[in-house]
Amino acid sequence: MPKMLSEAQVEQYRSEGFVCPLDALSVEEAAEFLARMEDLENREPDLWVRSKIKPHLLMLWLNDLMRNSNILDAIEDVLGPDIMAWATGHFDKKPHDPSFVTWHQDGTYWGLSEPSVVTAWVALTPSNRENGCMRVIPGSHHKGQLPHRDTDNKNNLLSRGQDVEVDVDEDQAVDLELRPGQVSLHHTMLIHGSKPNFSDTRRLGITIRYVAAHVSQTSGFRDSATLVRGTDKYQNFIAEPRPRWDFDPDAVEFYNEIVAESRRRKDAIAADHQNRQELLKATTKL
Ligand SMILES: O=C(O)CCC(=O)C(=O)O
Repeated sequence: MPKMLSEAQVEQYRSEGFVCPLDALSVEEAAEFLARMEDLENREPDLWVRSKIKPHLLMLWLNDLMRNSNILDAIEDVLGPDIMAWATGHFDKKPHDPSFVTWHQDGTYWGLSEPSVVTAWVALTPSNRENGCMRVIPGSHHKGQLPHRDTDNKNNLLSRGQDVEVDVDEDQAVDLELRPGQVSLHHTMLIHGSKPNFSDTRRLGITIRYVAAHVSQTSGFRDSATLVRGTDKYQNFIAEPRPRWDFDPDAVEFYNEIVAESRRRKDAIAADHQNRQELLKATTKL
């Protein structure tokens, strides 16, 4: 029996690559996480510049959020009992923000051994069609890894502006609308993106990337993760310290090493990916 999802939602995740919406946090709990985040933003103006890749190593509120038992119950329903939190991030669009996200598959530059990788997208504000909610192409995860190209637009929220290099039929896109505290899950190979914020309200989503404990990093670079449920009998990742407080110096030291390694890894994987583009383009069509 699934713990959080219905049998139909487990089946939807398998067949369509996403589930939405899930009532993981109450509106009040979401507001509390948002307040903790905003308090830190007010004290640290460069907060998100300083903590781009694994901010849960630096911010206590985010480390707490990724251990939320309802979210983990939903993740367990699709990944099984042994779960590592591998990465976190924030996708923020202020009112009338032109920021957008190109159509992409998450796993493209991650170097992970297999697609037992799920993102929980946690809404800390309303996320809807008007303010640029996430959009997905149902079933596109069955296509496997598709070719991507890097693009250069300062309003693209993705670090490389990666854009899937196949025609995406926008008529198939599903809007993942959420109220604060609700969560969507999406598969690492699902094509997704989002439009700008055309509204007067902020749209803020926190991404938590979970992997099954048997997944490993294949790029040859060192990688880390936090065991958040079950046991880690594989030890494929360096165990991450839990910060005792925001910007705990021990966690910062660990963070700096892992982030440097992660940048080298992404660059190496991107270079390798470019080399394989023509071959992939010739053999795939959406
Ligand atoms: O929040 C968005 O608009 C996009 C999120 C995204 O691309 C992701 O979770 O990988």
